Amino acid sequence: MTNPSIYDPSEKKGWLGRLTAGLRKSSAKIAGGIGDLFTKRKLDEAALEGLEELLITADLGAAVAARLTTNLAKTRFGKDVTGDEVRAAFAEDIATSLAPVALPLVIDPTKKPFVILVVGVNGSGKTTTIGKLTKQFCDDGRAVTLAAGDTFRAAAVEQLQVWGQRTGAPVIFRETGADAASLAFDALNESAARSDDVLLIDTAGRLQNKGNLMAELAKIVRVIKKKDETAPHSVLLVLDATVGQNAHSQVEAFSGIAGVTGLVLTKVDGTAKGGVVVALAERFGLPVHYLGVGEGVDDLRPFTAGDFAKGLLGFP
Ligand SMILES: Nc1nc2c(ncn2[C@@H]2O[C@H](COP(=O)(O)OP(=O)(O)OP(=O)(O)O)[C@@H](O)[C@H]2O)c(=O)[nH]1
Ligand SMILES: [Mg+2]
Repeated sequence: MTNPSIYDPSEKKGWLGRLTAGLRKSSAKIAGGIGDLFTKRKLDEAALEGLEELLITADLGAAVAARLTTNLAKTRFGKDVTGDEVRAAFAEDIATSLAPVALPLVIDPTKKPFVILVVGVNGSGKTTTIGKLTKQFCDDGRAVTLAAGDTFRAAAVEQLQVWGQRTGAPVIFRETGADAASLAFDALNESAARSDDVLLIDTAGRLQNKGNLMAELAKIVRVIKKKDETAPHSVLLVLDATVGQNAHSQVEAFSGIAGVTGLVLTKVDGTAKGGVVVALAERFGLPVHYLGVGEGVDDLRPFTAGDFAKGLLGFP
């Protein structure tokens, strides 16, 4: 059995192509902006200000923008620089800063099952991400069960069942309106009785400022712990990259309630706000496990710092 997060190097070219394509909107903004600022000019105060502003508008956040430009100025201030040099310097700096958070989701084989709770706001891509992960885990020969913890909508159960049919993973569900926490508890019991490798628990989308729904999420975690106090072993917060800066308050709220252990950024392909990954990584230091770069089953890939940084700065 291989680690699902380590991809086959022969696939790398295809994957890199997809990542680069997925980041095209973000890199067009950043790399294009740098190109407009610099054909070849001296790196003076005005140029640095222009760069800093560009990075902020590309959702890297004020702190990252300040650090990148300060670091650039350390070696290049007063010198002639080209846009390509600036991009290369930023890509290297970002790759270094992202390296500590670019961590694979490791399934602990001693946990039967390894419980992954998937949380996030409405429509962020939770169920789709579960489907993509299920496919990867099943391809790796793992026994996977899915729990349809979104008990509010019949369509949510059906969506998960489609993934179950595609992958052969059993789906545990209840009637609409059933208690999500007791569904999660029952699912864990069933999955443990089968000695599954992985139990993926889907949850209803909830806005981070809706107190009652967030309390329900806390209850799901509490109830799971009654069965296995080490569970959930992973709490994945799925963030839609297109929301940009709003992702910060989502990380804060979900971390406080459910003890988020790692992030998945989806819809990176549909936004120029991919730079928010850098801002989140530096601010929260949470592992970034995966990026979603499309709706297809293969469009979820491990997050690697160097590839992401290069893609963001528009390097092929
Ligand atoms: N382009 C793109 N679309 C994505 C990606 N991930 C998910 N989507 C799409 O986003 C939409 C919402 O995805 P879901 O998986 O249903 O989101 P959810 O978080 O489960 O939604 P709720 O259960 O309603 O909270 C769907 O149309 C997905 O196909 C991605 O990485 N890229
Ligand atoms: Mg869903």
